Amino acid sequence: PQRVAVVTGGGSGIGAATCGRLAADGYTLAVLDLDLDAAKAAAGPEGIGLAADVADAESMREAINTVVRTIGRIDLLVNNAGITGSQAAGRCHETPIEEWDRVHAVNVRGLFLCSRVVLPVMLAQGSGHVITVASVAGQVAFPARCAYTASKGAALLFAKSLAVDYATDGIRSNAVCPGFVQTPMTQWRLDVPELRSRVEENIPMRRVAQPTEIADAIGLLADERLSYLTGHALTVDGGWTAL
Ligand code: NAD
Ligand code: KPC
Repeated sequence: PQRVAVVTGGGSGIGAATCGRLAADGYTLAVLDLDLDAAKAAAGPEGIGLAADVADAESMREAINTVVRTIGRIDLLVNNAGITGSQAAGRCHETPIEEWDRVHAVNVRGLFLCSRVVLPVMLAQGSGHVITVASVAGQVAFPARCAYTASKGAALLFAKSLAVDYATDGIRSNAVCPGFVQTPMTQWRLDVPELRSRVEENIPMRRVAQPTEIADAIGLLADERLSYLTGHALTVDGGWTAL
């Protein structure tokens, strides 16, 4: 049967590149993003693009109902939507409470809300895979990004929690931990030469990743031949955390 992938935040950056890779691998795409036009573009003519907010329970319920009604199954959920917060969401005492709350609403609550409506579909099928886009910032702290770093630590353990809880249901759960990737999220930092240098000097490869390099790791994890791989965190960081 046709395999179906739901990609949250698929309208830009790593999510959009992941849609490209999964489409090339033969998946039908359902793309959920705040930006409807971007979601539709990433989904392509065979897929569906929907406007949805992962932090909103009703929005997630409606979106996944629409996917099941129109495409009928979900083989892969890529929990990719995420935000860093504004530059004010920096060190702890400088982080506005509302920035902390929004970063956690999208990066942590969003994983929960989306997964909790997709997992019943996978349970009914007796198969499925949830891939969560965490970050190396879930393994080591990114300076002056305390809300983001804490949220990615939570994302990593959320992925492991699903792996443990659904292991006997034919459902795998894995995480990808990208290092620094050139996307609209990070472009502002890469455009400032001193800030770009500070990033690159901590990466043994001395360069940031392109979104396709993360998408290819997600495509690799999704391969059904890796049937015994669950609860794994695949770090794709140019050597950052090996140093
Ligand atoms: P991006 O800003 O380019 O794309 C994020 C997409 O998510 C956008 O299309 C946006 O509209 C969508 N989105 C944001 N909030 C949403 C919400 N509430 N509901 C639905 N969609 C929403 O970012 P990116 O760099 O591609 O990041 C994608 C993921 O990768 C994030 O989880 C991010 O934390 C993670 N990541 C990024 C990097 C990096 O260096 N860029 C590194 C490690 C991990
Ligand atoms: C490594 C990672 O997940 C991104 S951390 C910095 C993001 S931003 O401050 O928007 O450049």
